[in-house]
This record gives sequence, structure tokens and C-alpha cells, in this order.
Amino acid sequence: MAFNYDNYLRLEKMPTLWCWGCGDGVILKSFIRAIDKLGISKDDVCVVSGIGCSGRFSSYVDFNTVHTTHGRTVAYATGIKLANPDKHVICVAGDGDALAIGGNHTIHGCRRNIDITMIVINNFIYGLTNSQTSPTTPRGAWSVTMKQGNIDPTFDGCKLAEAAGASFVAREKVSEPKKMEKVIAAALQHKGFAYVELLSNCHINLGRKNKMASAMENLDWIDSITLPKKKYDALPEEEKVNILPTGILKQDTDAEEYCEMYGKLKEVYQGKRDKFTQADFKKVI
Ligand SMILES: Cc1ncc(C[n+]2csc(CCOP(=O)(O)OP(=O)(O)O)c2C)c(N)n1
Repeated sequence: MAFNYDNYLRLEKMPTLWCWGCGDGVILKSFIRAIDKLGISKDDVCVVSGIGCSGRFSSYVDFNTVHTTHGRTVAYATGIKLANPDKHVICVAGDGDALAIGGNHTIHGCRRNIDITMIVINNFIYGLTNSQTSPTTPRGAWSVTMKQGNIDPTFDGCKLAEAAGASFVAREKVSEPKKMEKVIAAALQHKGFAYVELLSNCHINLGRKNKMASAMENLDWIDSITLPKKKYDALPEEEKVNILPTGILKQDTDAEEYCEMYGKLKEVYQGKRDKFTQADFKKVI
């Protein structure tokens, strides 16, 4: 029987504002299927999105949702998670949202290893505002802010997340919706900060001036710059340049999770108040 998405969608918000053929809709479907497969109750999910095409995600799903300011998903999600540690709190952000204006917040979410799933929809451009260079825009690509070609070095969000301390890091792409579903489910089951980069097409704003004006051409280009982690790892170092590995890139199940630490601290502190000592702190960490 065909999967019924309607139970998870705010049908009154349809059709979406996403362009025809946009990968964001494929990600929306993979996300819903992952939640459904895990049997998570809708009331136990909170989706926090920023501003951008990706930011519209929270408007379309029938969970608890917050559509926040540009670049601040992790800040809102941190507060929500600390107050509701039993809920699944999920950020959805674009590459600009997560790595440019919100880069600082992303780093510190990773560093704290708070149990949040952060889905970064990387379409390599500022989509909603019509084609400004983002931290992931390929070198040499045309954008409205770099019409002669992008001279900025390209940024790898997964490497950043790993280095900053996220305990789960993964990457998948829109042309592999089943793999996206699997990786989102794995991230949701992981305890700690899970950074999931999903590569998506923006043939309208990135593609149209970069010789990939159709969704398929844009997806083919994404295929040409990605390799599953195992194959990527086997490449000589010089061939890894400009190739993005896909799959689960890091999974550390032993790392301490922030809400648990915070809960312990609260418990010990509240029992002691002004008698709280260094020795008590050592019971926490
Ligand atoms: C503080 C602030 N600065 C700038 C903007 C304008 N703005 C809205 S969305 C956006 C970028 C969107 O790009 P991205 O985050 O990559 O998401 P996409 O639209 O591609 O999904 C910008 C610059 C804003 N809304 N708020």
C-alpha cells in the first residue's frame, strides 16, 4: 500500500512554495518516513527551522514546530531540548542558515553534544533570496554576489561538525531518498548532537547560471562530487579534493550528552544549594 503522508502534513499549507523539482520536497518525504518507521508520536517531535526555502519545512509538517530567525535554530532548539529532554528536537536549516549566519551556533551545539538532530539542507547557494554565494558554493560558480565566479574556498560542514564535537555526523543526497530516510532515522536514534547534511538541488538559483538548469542536471552534478565513505576513504589524498563522502561519517556512542549532564548537575545542586562544593561537581562530570 502506498505510504500516506497526509497524516504528517499541514494540508492547508499546500502547495509548498518550493520550486518545481526542488529537492526539499524529497527530503520532507524521507524525514516523514523516518519518523513513521521509528513509530515516534507526533507530539514527541519538535521541528525548529530558520529562514530560507529550507526554513519553510516547519510550516508544512504537523508536529510541534517553531519557525525561527535566520541562523538561530540551534539556540532555540537548545532551550526547547533542555526544557523537554524527552522530546525529539530537530533543527532544519539551509547551508547559509547553518554555516554562515548561524555558523557560530552550529559549532557550539556540536561542542555541547546536546541531543538535537540538525538537518542541514545543502543546496550550495542562498535559495530563498535568489542566488547569493554561501559557504558551500563551489569555487568558480556564478552567483549574484560573485558574478565573475566564486573565489571563496568551499566549506565542508561535516568536517566542521566532526571537529567541533558532534557525536554523529552523516551526509546523504536527494537522489538517494531511501538512504536519506535511513540516515535521518539513525540520527534520531542517536543520543547526542547529530549533524546530517543532505545535498539538494537548486537548479533555479544555482543551476540556471551554472550549466545545470534542470533538476536532473543539478542532481547529476551532485552525484559527480560525492562518493560513499568507503570508496572515498580508499582514494589517494590528492583525489579527495572537492569530493564529498556520503554515509555515516562519525558515530560516537560514548560521548557525554549535555541534557544528561545538566540534569545531574541540577539534581546535585538542588539538594545542596549553598553547600555545593567542587567534590559535588565531580559527581556530575
Ligand atoms: C538576519 C537576517 N539576515 C538576512 C536575511 C535574508 N535571508 C533570508 S533567507 C537567506 C539565505 C537563505 O539561504 P540558505 O540558508 O542557504 O537557505 P535556502 O533558502 O537555500 O534553503 C537570507 C540571507 C534574513 N531573513 N535575516
